[in-house]
Amino acid sequence: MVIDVLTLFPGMFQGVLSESILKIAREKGVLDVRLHNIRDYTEDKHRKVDDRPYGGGPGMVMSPQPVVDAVEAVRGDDPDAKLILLTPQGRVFDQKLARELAGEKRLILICGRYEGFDERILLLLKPMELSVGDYVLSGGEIPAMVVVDAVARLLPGALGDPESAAAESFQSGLLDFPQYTRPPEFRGLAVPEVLLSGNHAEIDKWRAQQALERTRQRRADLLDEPRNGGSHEQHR
Ligand code: 4FV
Repeated sequence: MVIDVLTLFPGMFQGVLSESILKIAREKGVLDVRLHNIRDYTEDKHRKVDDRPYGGGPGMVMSPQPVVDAVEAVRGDDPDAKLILLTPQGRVFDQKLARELAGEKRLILICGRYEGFDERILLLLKPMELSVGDYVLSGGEIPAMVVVDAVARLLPGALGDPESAAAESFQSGLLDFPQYTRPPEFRGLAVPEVLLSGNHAEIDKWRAQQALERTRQRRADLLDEPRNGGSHEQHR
């Protein structure tokens, strides 16, 4: 998969892209992330990329010309490129959407700054609008990193053992079951006997029961979510 990121702060991505799973996925050629500075596309003689909002009000707004020209230059005429604009006004990101995006050949992520984008950017480019949650950040860069990380780990070959991606939270639409590792006792707290039993049928049953109980207690809303091919209705 190719992911192009359009941002005013390409330097913010260095750390995230050069560690752990994203580093390995890029070295393996499973993922190719390309950073583009929107300011390189401005026609303004002072290299401005923002301006004051028409109608008054606080802050500045991303100007249309640098963003639209940057997207058109980076995308070229590639019909496979899925355009995504990070904004609090977008569809809220979740594992289901991460799975959908992992099926794309190429993503182009547009990161905003200031108060947001001139509306004509959306009218002209018609991107998918994606939000990572109902809170206001200082830029779209961290949301873009969230998307890159969540999607990359679903790419075939990205994770050491593909099992782990399949067994993760929300894959089943439920929260994860409790995890334990050595030592068998820590500060007087013991690992549940069933996990030391080697009886995998019992272990799977215990884990399913734990995941369901935890979901009921903490995220009953997830039980209403229509699951791929069925709801958790019988679990309510
Ligand atoms: C955001 C979010 C977010 C809003 C104005 C950047 C900021 C500034 N993006 N999910 N939540 N963006 O807060 O995606 O442009």
